[in-house]
Amino acid sequence: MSRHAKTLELTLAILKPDLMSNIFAAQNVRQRILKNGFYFVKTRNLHLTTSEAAQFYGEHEGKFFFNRLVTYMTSGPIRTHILARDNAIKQWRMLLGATKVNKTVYAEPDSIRGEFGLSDTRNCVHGSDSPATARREINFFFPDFNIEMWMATKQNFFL
Ligand code: RTP
Ligand code: MG
Repeated sequence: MSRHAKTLELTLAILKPDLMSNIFAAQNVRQRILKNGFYFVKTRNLHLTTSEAAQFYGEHEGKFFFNRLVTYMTSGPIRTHILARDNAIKQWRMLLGATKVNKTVYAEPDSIRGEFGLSDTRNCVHGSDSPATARREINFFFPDFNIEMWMATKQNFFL
């Protein structure tokens, strides 16, 4: 049995358009993902349409930053990953850092957002914030990915 069998968890990561336009930063983030013990389960490169971005960020509709968030997320290609690790949701959120990159109290300087984020909106990466959100977000970008099947057989991948 895999050493991860008890606690392996999935999360959805997004490398946002500003990060994808910076090859150095994108490579750096990839290395951080591997160095911190995550596995790449699935990867998809795409360019979101306005309606897709608005749907993905539907919980923020009506907020003052919603339009600029949608404009930002559709401004160039993004890369989405399903990542696996023990405690993946929390560990990835810790690695990416807090939302507000301009406030040191929130954006830890050595976090991904602290290092590469450009503003509170253009904060370069995304991570699911709960198991329910991870499920919804994985289904959004990877509709053919069967989470139950993967969880049931995951140890075969990590022997
Ligand atoms: P994410 O969902 O992208 O991982 O970020 P989060 O949970 O840390 O932040 P959330 O509150 O869910 O906001 C979603 C995204 O909206 C943009 N944002 N801009 N004050 C602002 O200008 C502002 N606040 C949020 C960011 O791109 C944030 O990641
Ligand atoms: Mg969020």
